[in-house]
Amino acid sequence: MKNILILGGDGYIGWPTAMHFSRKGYSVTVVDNYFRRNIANELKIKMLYEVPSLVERAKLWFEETGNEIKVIIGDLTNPILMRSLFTGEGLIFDWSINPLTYTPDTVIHFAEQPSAPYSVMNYETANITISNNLIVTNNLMFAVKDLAPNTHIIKLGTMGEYGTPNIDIEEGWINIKSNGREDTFLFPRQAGSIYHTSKIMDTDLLWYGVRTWNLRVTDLMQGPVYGIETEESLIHPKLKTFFNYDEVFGTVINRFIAQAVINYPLTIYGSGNQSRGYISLQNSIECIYLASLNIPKAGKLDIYNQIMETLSVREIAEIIISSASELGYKVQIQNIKNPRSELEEHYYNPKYSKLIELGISPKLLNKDSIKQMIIEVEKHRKNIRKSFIFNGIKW
Ligand code: USQ
Repeated sequence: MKNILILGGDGYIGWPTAMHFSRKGYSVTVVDNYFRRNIANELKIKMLYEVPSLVERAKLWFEETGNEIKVIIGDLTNPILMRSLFTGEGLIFDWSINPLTYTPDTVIHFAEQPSAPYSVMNYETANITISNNLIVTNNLMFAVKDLAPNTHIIKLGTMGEYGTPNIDIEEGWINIKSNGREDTFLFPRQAGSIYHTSKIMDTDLLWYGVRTWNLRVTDLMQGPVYGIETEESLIHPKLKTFFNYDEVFGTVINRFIAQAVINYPLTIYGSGNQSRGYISLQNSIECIYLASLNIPKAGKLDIYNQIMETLSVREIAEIIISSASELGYKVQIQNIKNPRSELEEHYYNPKYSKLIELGISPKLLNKDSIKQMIIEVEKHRKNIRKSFIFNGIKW
């Protein structure tokens, strides 16, 4: 039985990933300090529905499936905690049945401040983003180098590291010829927020560790994720992951679904011609699982562009409006002056064939998947607060 350690296991993707590996028979340990719940509380943001604590969810998962997900609540910016995950020394579980007596085979690193709007609210939120994201990544890199050099690190990166360049976006690496010589480099990065910049810095840190100490790292450049249910969450309603529709944590498709359900005109920023690569939550956890099966050679940084399709904001709004109309909604659009500093008219052609070649079956955004989400979100309509939708966090 392989051992999987999930850093940031309470999050939107972290918890569904933990259940996915656990159902497949892996020994799973999750670590989280409730960072995201705490900043949501500070900002007085509520999710679409209450989500039980990580310990409560792990207990429920055990009752429903007989599989154990061990839980540690702790702050991974503390290097002592990070290192104890690899040695077992002084490690205290918040919930477990069997003691931890192993070195993780794979570490999946989600333990980061994930919101671009939060990262640019002011210098303090920018500092929190940079220090949390980089220190956790650095603590992980040194723990693996010193204590478990063969452990495979899978880090969630973001397509936003590349920005919107006027050339095709390669999968991580680009060959450059200059003055008659050539070499392969990380694809040029030009992020659109402090959060996205922190992800570039993470990639650079780990690339340094790979080429200096022969670590094995996979960096998953993921686009905005949408969805609520995964195969495992269908086992019990309280196993569902967070769903945010607010301006700080909600990604655009999830936000538009919640807006449609309360007849709030869809908040298209600017022209709506901004394109991004999108992926469903179900596909996201399947990609992470596939990445864990494809371990890079020592000294190799594998990069996959983790998206299943590219769409403009306007295309997303149109398909949501027509899907919602089949369920009796008359949804409008409102064009809002773009609060973000981003190109609205741009070339966008990222490559994303590697995960599909490894065997992922893409689930695209279509009327059926949208209607399923609407039906799920409708159950919680009374919890949706208009005041969370748009307050104009600007950068
Ligand atoms: N947008 C709107 N209206 C809205 C919200 C967003 O038009 O009400 C637009 C944005 O301007 C942007 C696009 O939708 O052009 C995507 O925005 P988003 O808020 O869904 O995504 P973003 O802020 O880029 O961040 C999200 C996740 C982040 C992840 C990233 C992947 O929060 O953790 O890294 O998606 S990516 O965008 O590819 O960098």
